Amino acid sequence: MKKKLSLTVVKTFLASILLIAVTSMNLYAEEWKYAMGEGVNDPQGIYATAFKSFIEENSRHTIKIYPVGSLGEETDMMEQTIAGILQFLGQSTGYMGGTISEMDLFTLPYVMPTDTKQLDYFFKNSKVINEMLPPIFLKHGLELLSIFPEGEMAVTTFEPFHSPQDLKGKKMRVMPGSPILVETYKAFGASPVPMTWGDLIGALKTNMVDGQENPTVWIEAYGLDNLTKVLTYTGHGHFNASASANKKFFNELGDRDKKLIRKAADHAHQVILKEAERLDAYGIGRIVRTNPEFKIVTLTESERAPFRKAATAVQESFASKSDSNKKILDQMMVDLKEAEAKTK
Ligand code: 6CS
Repeated sequence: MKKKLSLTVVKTFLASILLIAVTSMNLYAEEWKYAMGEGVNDPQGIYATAFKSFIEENSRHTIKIYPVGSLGEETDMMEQTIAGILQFLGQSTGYMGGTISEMDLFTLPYVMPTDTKQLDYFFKNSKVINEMLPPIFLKHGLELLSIFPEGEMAVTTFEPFHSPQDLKGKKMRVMPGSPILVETYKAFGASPVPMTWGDLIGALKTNMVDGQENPTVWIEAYGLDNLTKVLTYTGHGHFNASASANKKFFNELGDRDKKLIRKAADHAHQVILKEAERLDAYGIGRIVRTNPEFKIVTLTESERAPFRKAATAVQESFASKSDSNKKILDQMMVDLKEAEAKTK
């Protein structure tokens, strides 16, 4: 009996030594699942591919990327990541405000600048992203890795509009996870229709909706300029996306892998910040070259004034939802002022 016991002890001891050796020498390899709300050639895909390359070049781990649609709709992916079915999530901020209320900060009208230098400075240095949002994500079971811009929001419709009056009664599709987007288009005079991306193309083809908003990189990539007639720049917003990890998965990693993931996120963040501006310009440029019939309108400052005025009620509504929302909006304003001052 004694002999048997010592043999078990020796075996257990050797197994634990081997485990420590393997994990510390980073020999163990895992496949991590990364789902996102876009395709591999879209901004979220560029980020995910840069993240994947960094991980696979600097460890034996592999990343399996699931583009939008491969695991269901973008709305399902956050749940799957929080549940630990997925390890990483690339998600448009317009799908997050219903779950993480503070994330509707990024869909607020007339808050984010359209100036790309200010945006670049903000996304690299803001206290909102680097200090305030990480603990909020942790409360929802997510480890925040990055938030990055994809381009200025442009509104495409079948008829031109120059005022909230022109939008009266127009059914405008908005991303389905954002109470603020619903409030925004109500304030703009329209009738908002929350709808997933998967349903939008059919809705435009059957006139179930009268218009939608997206950055031009997306409008061009998915031919939305062939499904509507006019693109209008209102200056009211920016399309942003986030990258996060399942909190439990991340916490249970060794320090080496935690550092690896943070470095991979920083690398991907730099890549997409550089690419986003180019992609946005490419999108509108290609639309103009390939679709000369498509009308491009930029609202004047006086035409924007009633939309800006209507937006203040939406900003106040966001801040009134919780102390945390108010604090983060106040800090956002400070961060954006700093971004403006530092990029003059
Ligand atoms: O409009 C949407 O729902 C989609 N737009 C973009 C730019 N990314 C993914 C999102 O599902």
